[in-house]
Amino acid sequence: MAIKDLPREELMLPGAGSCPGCVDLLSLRMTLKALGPKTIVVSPASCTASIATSYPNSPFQVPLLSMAFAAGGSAASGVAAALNRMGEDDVNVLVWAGDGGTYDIGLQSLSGAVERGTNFIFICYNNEIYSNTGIQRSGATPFGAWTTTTWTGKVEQRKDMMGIMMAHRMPYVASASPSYIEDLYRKVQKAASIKGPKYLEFHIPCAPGWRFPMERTIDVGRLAVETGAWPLMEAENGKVEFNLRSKQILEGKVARKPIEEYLKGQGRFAHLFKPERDEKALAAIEQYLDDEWKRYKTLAECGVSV
Ligand SMILES: Cc1ncc(C[n+]2csc(CCOP(=O)(O)OP(=O)(O)O)c2C)c(N)n1
Ligand code: SF4
Repeated sequence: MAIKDLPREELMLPGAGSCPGCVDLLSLRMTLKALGPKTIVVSPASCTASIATSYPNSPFQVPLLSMAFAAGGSAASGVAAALNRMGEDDVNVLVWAGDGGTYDIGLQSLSGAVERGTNFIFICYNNEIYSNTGIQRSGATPFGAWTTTTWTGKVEQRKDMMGIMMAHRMPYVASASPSYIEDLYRKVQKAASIKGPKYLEFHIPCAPGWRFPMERTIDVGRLAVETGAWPLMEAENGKVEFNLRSKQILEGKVARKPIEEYLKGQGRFAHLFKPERDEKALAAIEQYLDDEWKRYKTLAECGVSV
């Protein structure tokens, strides 16, 4: 679907209390356009939940259940069970959770809901930090990144959340980026067309948390894909495919751009370059990406999650 053909109906109104230009809300707005008004949103504690609950105002034009940080998945199971009991089978149940509410404290309730076969879409908007509470590190924060709890750079690599979800053998798992909005929109529509549990993860550059000028948000997201820091992929019933630029990289049609182009534009990585280059950390980042892309190649060639 081309941007000019998107539905005109707005289910997220302007004037929400996010930072200006936040692509969390842009992605949510597009997601709700793709799903339509028959959608119930479950929102665990996060930036989005704070925006949603600024009583007496709310930008949401669909019902929203503001939920405890850990409980996105279990709340969705409850909503889906209630809808089932009422014979309502055409309502989308959407969990919209940050990476803290997905990779970390929300992982057990997400895993349980998937294992129960809940008919829902879980979307992790991954800004790679706990932004709402002041930029703490999460299991999604990349190696080397500054946060308020990793002053000299995170020393661990991020969790392989896509791998964890594919290991659940669920019907649909996909990654997307608001810098490639048509691909994101298509994947939400696809998820809505499939019964059972679906997991999507969106890469969400966060200007205040990653320390870059807000107007560069879409460019930073695009660079993440072009350098291979964020692959675009989907797995339907275990069959893995890479999309757009990520597919071209795997097929050898284009090379990954140097990762430093991505890192240098973000203040959270500034200590890797000043006062002097941290060659050891930069080499570790390169090595991690090389290993990841070898793994992606195997996944794409096998065509199944391994
Ligand atoms: C059990 C519990 N611990 C801590 C908090 C405080 N808290 C609210 S939002 C949040 C961070 C959420 O991070 P994430 O899920 O990544 O979403 P983001 O803030 O980045 O949008 C924390 C720690 C809470 N609400 N509940
Ligand atoms: S802190 Fe980041 S994720 Fe939160 S509203 Fe601002 S830009 Fe969006």
